[in-house]
Amino acid sequence: MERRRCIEMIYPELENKPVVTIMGACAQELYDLGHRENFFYLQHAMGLASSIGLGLALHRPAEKVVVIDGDGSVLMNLGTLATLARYAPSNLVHIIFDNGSLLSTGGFESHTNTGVTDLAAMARGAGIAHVDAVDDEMAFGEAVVNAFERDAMSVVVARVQAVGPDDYGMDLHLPENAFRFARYFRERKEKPT
Ligand SMILES: Cc1ncc(C[n+]2csc(CCOP(=O)(O)OP(=O)(O)O)c2C)c(N)n1
Repeated sequence: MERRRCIEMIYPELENKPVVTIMGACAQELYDLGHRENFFYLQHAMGLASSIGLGLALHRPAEKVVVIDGDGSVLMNLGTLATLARYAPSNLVHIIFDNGSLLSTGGFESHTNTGVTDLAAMARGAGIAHVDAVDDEMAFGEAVVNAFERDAMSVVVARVQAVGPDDYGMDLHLPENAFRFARYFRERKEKPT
């Protein structure tokens, strides 16, 4: 299964949801489908997409917040799973694309490729109630649709191949993206849809 295909599959569902992604390949794949003002690509701060998503979700309970993460990023901030489990906002969906690799910086193997580290098991062990581990597109689509509909925090760990975009380049740098994303958020509060 390819992450690009998975993101493409859920892209229509992301139209009205604040989305926070990690940097690199994942951000590029979403951006390449067409940027929307509700997408925030967290550059540099590896591991913190879920922390930002948690803050947004707690702050705005009426929004379904989606975090699109990577295995390397989650491994860099493992405490996030315990924090998510503790506060568990019902409006947060955390999708972790596990490609067993630090793909965006050269494709070094991550711990999940050793057959030892199991992120879904770690999420469950942290106390997160709804965790799905999927490795085909059908199961991925089903898990994400269920997560979007569920009135409880959900984590989906999707095993994907370690392949990324052919080219990198986004005409949207962090400060501009951050200002526009904040504006989107503010305007939604003033005029909820
Ligand atoms: C604290 C920190 N260390 C290292 C980096 C460099 N870096 C950027 S993306 C990345 C790999 C991310 O891996 P993963 O989350 O698995 O996503 P993938 O690139 O595989 O899609 C690394 C090491 C960074 N941005 N911040």
